[in-house]
Amino acid sequence: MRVVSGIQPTGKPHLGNYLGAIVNYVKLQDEAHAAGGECFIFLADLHALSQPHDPAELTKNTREMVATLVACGVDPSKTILFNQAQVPAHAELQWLLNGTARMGWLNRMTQWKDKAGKNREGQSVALFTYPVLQAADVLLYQATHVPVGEDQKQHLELARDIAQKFNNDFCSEDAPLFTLPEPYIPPAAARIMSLRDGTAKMSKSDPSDMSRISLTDDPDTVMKKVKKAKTDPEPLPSEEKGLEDRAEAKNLVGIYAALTGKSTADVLAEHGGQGFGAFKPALGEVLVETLRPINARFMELKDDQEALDAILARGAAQAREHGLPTLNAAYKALGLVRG
Ligand code: AQP
Repeated sequence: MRVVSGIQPTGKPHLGNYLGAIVNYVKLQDEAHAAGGECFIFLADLHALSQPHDPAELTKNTREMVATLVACGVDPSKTILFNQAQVPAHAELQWLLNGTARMGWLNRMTQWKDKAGKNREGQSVALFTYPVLQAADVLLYQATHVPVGEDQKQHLELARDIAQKFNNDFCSEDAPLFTLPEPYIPPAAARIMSLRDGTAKMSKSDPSDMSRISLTDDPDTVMKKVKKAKTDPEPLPSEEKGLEDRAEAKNLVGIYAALTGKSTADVLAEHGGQGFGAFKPALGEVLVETLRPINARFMELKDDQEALDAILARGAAQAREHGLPTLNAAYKALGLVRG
């Protein structure tokens, strides 16, 4: 069992990152550890170059992201936790895979279409080739399980296509180089939506801070954001089909269900008929209690730069060692003589 996933240090991680991905980092880390496998979680700082960025902010966000992940339960004694920039094999393998990936495949990526919008010509090349780096990230470690939110499913399918084509083109049938990675997507809460717009995903880069719950928000801020979340005037329905065409209500009920481990049907059985004036404070309470221990641990860790850098340095050394055999094999398969 090889678990591999990454998160961009492009801002404060939010509830979508937590429910869509981080909760499963911790779950799979423990399963892999118990089964004698490995778990690799990396900060995708190379991916962060795909958008305009401030170098000093990137360094600061990288340390804060390590502190947040550890506060959420990612355990550096069970997980190889590192940042991409310290493991050059990611960028090297991406270049090797650029020869296999097809322009048409990348052109179909919905994240590229969404983020580029009408201004494709003005985007960085990195935004376009982002999914090839992502393929390199997971193929380098022969990932079997990749915990991600639903928005990354298409990129994982692309990684499988790249791996398959490389194996077909450059390896013998009985000795394929790359393992085809499987996405591990939570059955519920795979896509948490913005608190200001139930049709847009909750995102670090949304200009409105009110659109997301950051994992480091204090209790008052969490309550304020939940109470100001956009909703409709109707009370909650008692059955799931009553949430159809009510994107904001569906999102809040989904968050409540994911945090309490209940099904949507159970949440509606309990809260159906209630207006948002009553449901929002109940949701706020659940959120505050979930975030309380994460916040406390984050505050203890965040200023210890030396300890955070040491976690990354140790993880990077382990990652370099684990990735090397696959990188060397990829060079060899392509007929490249490597020094
Ligand atoms: N709203 C979401 N719901 C569920 N899962 C989500 N993820 C992100 N947003 C949601 C999952 O979190 C992991 C890390 O994501 P990322 O930071 O690497 O990139 P992203 O998907 O681009 O996240 P953001 O917040 O939208 O960042 P920006 O704004 O910087 O682009 C991934 O597994 C992702 O699926």
